[in-house]
Amino acid sequence: MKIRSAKVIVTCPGRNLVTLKIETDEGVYGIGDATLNGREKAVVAYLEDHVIPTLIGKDPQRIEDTWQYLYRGAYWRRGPVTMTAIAAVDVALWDIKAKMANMPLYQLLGGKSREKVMVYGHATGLDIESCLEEVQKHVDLGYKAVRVQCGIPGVPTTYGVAKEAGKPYEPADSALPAEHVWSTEKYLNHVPKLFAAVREQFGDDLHILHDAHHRLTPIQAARLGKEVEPYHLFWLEDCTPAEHQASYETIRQHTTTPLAIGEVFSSLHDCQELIQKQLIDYIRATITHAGGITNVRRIADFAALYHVKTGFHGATDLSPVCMGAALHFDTWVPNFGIQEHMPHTAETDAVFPHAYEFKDGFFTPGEVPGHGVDIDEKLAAKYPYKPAYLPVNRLEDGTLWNW
Ligand code: CS2
Ligand code: MG
Repeated sequence: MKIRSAKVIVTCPGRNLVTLKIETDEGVYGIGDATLNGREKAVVAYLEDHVIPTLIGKDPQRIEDTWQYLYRGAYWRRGPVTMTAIAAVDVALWDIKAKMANMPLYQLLGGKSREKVMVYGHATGLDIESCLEEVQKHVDLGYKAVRVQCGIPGVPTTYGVAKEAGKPYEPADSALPAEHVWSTEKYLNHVPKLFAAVREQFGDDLHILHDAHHRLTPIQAARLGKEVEPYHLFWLEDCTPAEHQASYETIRQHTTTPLAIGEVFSSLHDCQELIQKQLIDYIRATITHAGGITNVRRIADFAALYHVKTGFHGATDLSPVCMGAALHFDTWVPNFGIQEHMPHTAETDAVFPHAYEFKDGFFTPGEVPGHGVDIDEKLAAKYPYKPAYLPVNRLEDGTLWNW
């Protein structure tokens, strides 16, 4: 069996999404997500100019060897562009292998560890009241876990808050990065009130998650974690950047609030110390940005040794192909924690027909062979690429800050 051809499909049904399609000489094809928010074209070029030519004629069944070829052979290892490109190839090959085996992908990984996958939704509001209304909507839909983000009085635009109720808060619709203004002080003085209000209205059983999006220093994160302990969050996410992984020791020694990080990680080396020293509780490195199923399986197995669970990133800037592959992985992985779920637009779901299903706060991956997601290339062609960037963030004094 050989790889006969491969191509990159860029489509923008509400936001830019990049898909790699690999076709074999036996007529079976597989697809992988290659979307990197705001850097989509970099991954397209990496795949088209530097990866696809090396794949033609290769045996698509040799998933591990291909992964090693693209990782070690690239010389320039790691990083989001490289690992997203490798991930797209890897997921497409796993899709092919599962189709050849006539099995849903989770069977190939080792079978079910659970009947269904708990997900968390996003409730956002310009103020606490409107955020509580969104929480209610998610509870009514059956979600057992909800991420809550709200506007901060005195801060003009706050990360992760939709401009319109119920709408996704991304993509940014600016052809160049918008500049946001941020005040950590105002945020730290306000956000504990949000969790108090959620607990007051919804009681203790609802899982509450929150994303600080790298905006705190370690000691500020320690303060926040300590202050919100009475509201027992499911997790506080990305509370500080982790290039210096030991930063999390400062946070860990002050608070029992569970910590999650990793959506920007592309390799085990980005989180080895965080996991080994048990400085975090959930690793969020996801299949599309951390080198695919082959690599994320290594990260998950390593994390399991240290009581760290998975909590895959699943925002709308990851395509349904990523969601499909993630749900099969989530169905198998023994140290599963939770899966993020931001519903894609109806246009996106039409471009990417899929077998996964939502019911009462949980997903099932579907039983069709492969990861269960396809791409309608004709429909995809109707949505041309549209430049869009993540914003950049400045403190009130103009200092360029973490976003
Ligand atoms: C967020 C993301 O979902 C999350 O946890 O951090 O929406 C993030 O802002 C985007 O995925 C960045 O591309
Ligand atoms: Mg996040």
